[in-house]
Amino acid sequence: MRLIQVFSVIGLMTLAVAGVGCSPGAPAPSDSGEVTVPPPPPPIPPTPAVDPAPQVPTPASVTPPAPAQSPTTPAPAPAMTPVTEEPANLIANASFVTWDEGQHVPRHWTMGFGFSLDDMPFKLEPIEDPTYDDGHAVRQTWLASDEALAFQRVFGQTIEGLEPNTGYRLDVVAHNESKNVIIISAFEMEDYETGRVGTGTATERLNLEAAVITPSTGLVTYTGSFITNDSGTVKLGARVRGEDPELPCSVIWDSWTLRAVD
Ligand SMILES: [Ca+2]
Repeated sequence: MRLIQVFSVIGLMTLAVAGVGCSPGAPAPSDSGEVTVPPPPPPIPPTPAVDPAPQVPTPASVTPPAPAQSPTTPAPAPAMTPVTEEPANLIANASFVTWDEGQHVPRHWTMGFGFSLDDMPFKLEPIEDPTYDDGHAVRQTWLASDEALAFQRVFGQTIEGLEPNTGYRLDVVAHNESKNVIIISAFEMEDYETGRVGTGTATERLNLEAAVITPSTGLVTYTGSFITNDSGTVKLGARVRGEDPELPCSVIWDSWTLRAVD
C-alpha cells in the first residue's frame, strides 16, 4: 500500500512538473487517479501569401464632383409655400378690448374733445360678448347730429407715422343698428397732441369717405380706402350723415383695421 501511494505521489508530481507552463485551467486529476488531457489543438494551416486586394473605394465613400455653377447662377431656392405676410394693423386697440379705469372711451380712441359728458352728442358703452372679435365691442349712440362738429371732436382714432402719398385700406366690422348712414372719413392732421388739423382747406384735408356704414341686420365688414396727402398723421372719425338723421341711433363697432396697400 505504501509503495502504491509513493508511486502515485511521484506520478502526480511528474504530471505537475509536466504541467508547468500550462494555462491555469490545466486539468485536475480525476477521482480515479487518471488524468484526462485535452487533445492538442489542431494545427493552424499556414496563411497563404495573398497579394493584397487593390484598394477600390466603396460607392459610399465616393464623393461626386460638385456640379459646375457659373457665378451668376443663383442657388436653388428651397421648396417652400410662398407666404404673403399681411401688413400690421395700424390702429391701436382695434378690437375695443382695453378700457382704462374711469374713462368713457376705449384706450387710444378719442371722442367729444371739448365737450362735457352732459352735452356730448354721443356716448359709448362697452360690450362684452363672445359674439364679437376678441369678445369685446363698443356701442356708439348718437343723441344729436355730429355732422357739423369739427372733425377732431368726433369719435375715432388718430394714427401717426403713415407714409405720405400712400394707399391705405380700412376694414370695419360693425353692426349699424340705425336707419342712418354713418361715414368714416380720413382727415389729415397736423399734430396728434394738439389735434390741430393739417394745412390746406377742409376739402383738401379730407382724403375721402373712407368707409360708408350702411344700415345692417348684423355684423358686416365695411371696406374703404384712401391715399394720404403730405401728412403722416391722419384721423379716422365716424359721423352720422345727413342734416336730419333719425335720433337717437346706434352702431356697434367690433373692430377697425387699417393697413397699407401695396
Ligand atoms: Ca372686437
